[in-house]
Amino acid sequence: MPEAMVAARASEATNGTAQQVDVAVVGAGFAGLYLLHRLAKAGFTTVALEEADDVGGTWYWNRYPGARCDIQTIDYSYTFDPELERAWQWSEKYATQPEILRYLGFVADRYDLRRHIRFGTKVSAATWDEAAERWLLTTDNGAAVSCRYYIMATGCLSSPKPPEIDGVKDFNGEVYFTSRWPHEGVDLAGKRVAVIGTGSSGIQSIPMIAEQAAHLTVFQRTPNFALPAHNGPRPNDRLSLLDGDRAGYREQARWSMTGVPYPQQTAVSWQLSDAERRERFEQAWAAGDLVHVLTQLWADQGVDVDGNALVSKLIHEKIRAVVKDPDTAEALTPRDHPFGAKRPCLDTNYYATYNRPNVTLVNLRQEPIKEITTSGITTDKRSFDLDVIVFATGFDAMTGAIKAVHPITGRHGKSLSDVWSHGPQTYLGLTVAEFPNLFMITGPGSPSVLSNMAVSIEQHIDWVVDRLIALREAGFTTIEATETAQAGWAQHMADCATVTLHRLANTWYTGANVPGKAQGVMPYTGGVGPYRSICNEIVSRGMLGFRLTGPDVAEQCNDGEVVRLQPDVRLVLGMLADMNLPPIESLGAQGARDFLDEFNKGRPAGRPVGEIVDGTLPGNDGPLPYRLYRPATPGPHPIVVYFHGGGWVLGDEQSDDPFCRDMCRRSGMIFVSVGYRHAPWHRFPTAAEDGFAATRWIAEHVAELGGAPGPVLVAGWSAGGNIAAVTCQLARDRGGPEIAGQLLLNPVTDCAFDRPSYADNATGYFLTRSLMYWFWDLYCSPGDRTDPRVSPLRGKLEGLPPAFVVTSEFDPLRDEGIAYAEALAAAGVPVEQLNARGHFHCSFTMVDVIITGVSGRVRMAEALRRFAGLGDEAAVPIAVAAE
Ligand code: N01
Repeated sequence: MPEAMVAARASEATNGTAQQVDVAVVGAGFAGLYLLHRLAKAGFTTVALEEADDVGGTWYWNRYPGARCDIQTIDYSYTFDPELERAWQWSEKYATQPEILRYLGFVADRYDLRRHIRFGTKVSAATWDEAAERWLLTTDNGAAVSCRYYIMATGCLSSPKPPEIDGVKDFNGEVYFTSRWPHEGVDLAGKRVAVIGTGSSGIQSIPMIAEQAAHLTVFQRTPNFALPAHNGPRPNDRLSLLDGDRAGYREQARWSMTGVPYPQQTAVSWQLSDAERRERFEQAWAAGDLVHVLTQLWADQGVDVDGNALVSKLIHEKIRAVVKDPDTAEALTPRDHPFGAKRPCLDTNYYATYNRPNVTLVNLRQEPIKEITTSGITTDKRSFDLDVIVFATGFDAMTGAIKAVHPITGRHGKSLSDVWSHGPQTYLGLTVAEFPNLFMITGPGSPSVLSNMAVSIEQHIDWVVDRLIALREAGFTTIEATETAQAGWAQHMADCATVTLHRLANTWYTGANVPGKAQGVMPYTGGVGPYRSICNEIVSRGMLGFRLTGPDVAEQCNDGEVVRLQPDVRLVLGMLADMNLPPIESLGAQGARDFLDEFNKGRPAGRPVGEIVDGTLPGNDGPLPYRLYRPATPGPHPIVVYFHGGGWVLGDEQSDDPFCRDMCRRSGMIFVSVGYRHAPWHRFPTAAEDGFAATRWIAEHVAELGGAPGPVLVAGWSAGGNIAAVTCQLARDRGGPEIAGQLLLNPVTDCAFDRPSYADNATGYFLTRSLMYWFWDLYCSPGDRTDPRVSPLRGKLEGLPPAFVVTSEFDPLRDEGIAYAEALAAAGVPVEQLNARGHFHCSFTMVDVIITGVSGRVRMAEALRRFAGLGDEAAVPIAVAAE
């Protein structure tokens, strides 16, 4: 009975002497084989325990018709040995399951790995022996294993999910699982066959089964995106890149986001015309490469619902173009999840298969399966007589195979299944606190299934085995993640997941496919290259987050969280560091202005707004330029007077262009960015007085500017936040204008430099302490600095307009912003505060690159709308082009 294949087998107690090794490995697939090779080379005694009777892992079990890899085979290969790469030539762009299995057998033989493997042996339980500092693994076949280190190389998709449909046992015909396909093959000729499930396994097998069966009925619950593989010989373009510089090609893959060497796409969807987008899409479609389509169209396709909807729409068109029956085409069109949020598939003739007369699609959303009967499948509406049912219903992914060894008992008798009852908790997806000396290869919390597995497996194994060697050399015998590090990793995982769209789909990535399973995005979504750099950083910071002990050495525990920045902030700061820019303050004031102008030219334009008008307004000593951003929605709109950042020295009315556009769109308000005069040419109090004069003029000319009648609002970032805050005080003291609210983003509020944030964030977060000193020196003499027109914290705060104050954790200005918000509140001013965790001074104005800034800007826009009496819901739902 097929269920036997998916149910855990009873384990037999093992008597006798345990086999003693340094390292026990579970699994002999891609990961297990490379582990054995590295461990043996490093001089560790080792054994691998493998349930199957041969090597291959997932490629041993998944023998269904049409099974192939869907990452190009030249990328889906080991890269650790250039000799191996020369010795093995793939025959196709996407190799078949038998060829991949032969490759893994070839690797096992070439490196003489079979001698380390006990086949037909399932690990039934694992227990940490506190006194001996060793793991004891019991098995269902032969001696138990006692080991210092225990490594799970069990794969992410190896524990099949039960069918969850009543009546399977009653069916009189044949039942197969794609994930446990008989080795001898199945003759489907002339038979009435059902396939349940349209994930990758279903989509690969359905066209092949349709060719053999008398009739095929496909039972689809959720349509999936499938792209044509265009399989054939290995493509020359990729091959010549590889052959031209093999080492460079492999290295690029290791540092890429997906483990396949494609560059980071920088153009965002709204910078491209419809024709340009279509051209990119058609090229990608013709390339027949999943990673290409997932990463190379436009930069926002995987992180922004609008950028993503454009891709979905183009794929929908393709489905309609192939599938002749419109109802069937519609049923096959995925509409419930963003493209890529659920694992898309690579197909050969999948959609065209539904044009065959012997194929029927049953849409289970319209007629759910009631039961499986002796003769077939019954839905809410009809019955299907069948000879064969094929379940392509997927896996208990990521955690299933690990928890299948049960119990895994760590310190204090705790079982891993209990510890993970609310979802997997890991450090790096590699280790678990309180489970010393246990490692998982591509475990939950690592890039794993969101990456080219071959690259991720090699990275994990190299990291683990290098650590084991280092531990041995230093005399340590245990290694264990700390709770702090593990909690920090969970936070970082959650931060990464908010950037991508994976959270918007019910998939096996989130555990949603298994009834009752705890849900959450399980793979690390931050990318292969960033993950690698984090692993390396942990080593360079003295095994941060690990406790190491040994009999003859002092315990070492360098506790902490490896990533406290938001993931995109970390990437941006890393890129800025790599650029090795000179300190801005070393360039001189004019040099710094010129530098910033050049820098801004390289940034993509912000999103379109209804209208942009450049003009001038009369200031105190002559005209001041301004730039007005008008929403595309029908007006009139309230006006926000905006002051740009730049330490009173840098920038102009256009330099915060992406931020102004974004806020204009989100708030549904006019933004007027004012070009106040700059230091050192115009020192204190020019900027403050210009800001006030501009606000008064704008308030007096609201109608002329097309604004809604009523008071204006003010907003500003950094020194601009300072000017906005000062303007509110001056307006109160000088008889107007009336200001409805103030948005202060990372504002300068005080001349004191002794708050902790100045020391904590003195260097490394772009706005440095020395840069702030320089700004202050250029703008304001020490004797003037306590004047409320530059240190508004020292002014009278009663009677000011309501405020929304944003501060960022990694910003020297953080504490003075918090102090200002607290002082406003104490003075009776309605004030809301956003202390942005993991952000730096530029997080919210780098609209195009810091995606995690979106939620903060949403809150800023809501606050502005509340101040203006517009209600706090987002103003403009960003339009998705209708089909
Ligand atoms: O499994 P899946 P898979 N009643 O979970 C449906 C990798 N892989 O084996 O979406 C009715 O994706 C389920 O419906 P829904 C690859 O990473 C790679 O196909 O839950 N239907 C879904 O349609 C892939 O993503 C290759 O509503 C039920 C399907 O069954 C992963 O493995 C090849 C059901 C399961 O799809 C898993 O793929 C194959 C029920 N009770 C796999 N339960 C390569 O090409 C489930 N379904 C390398």
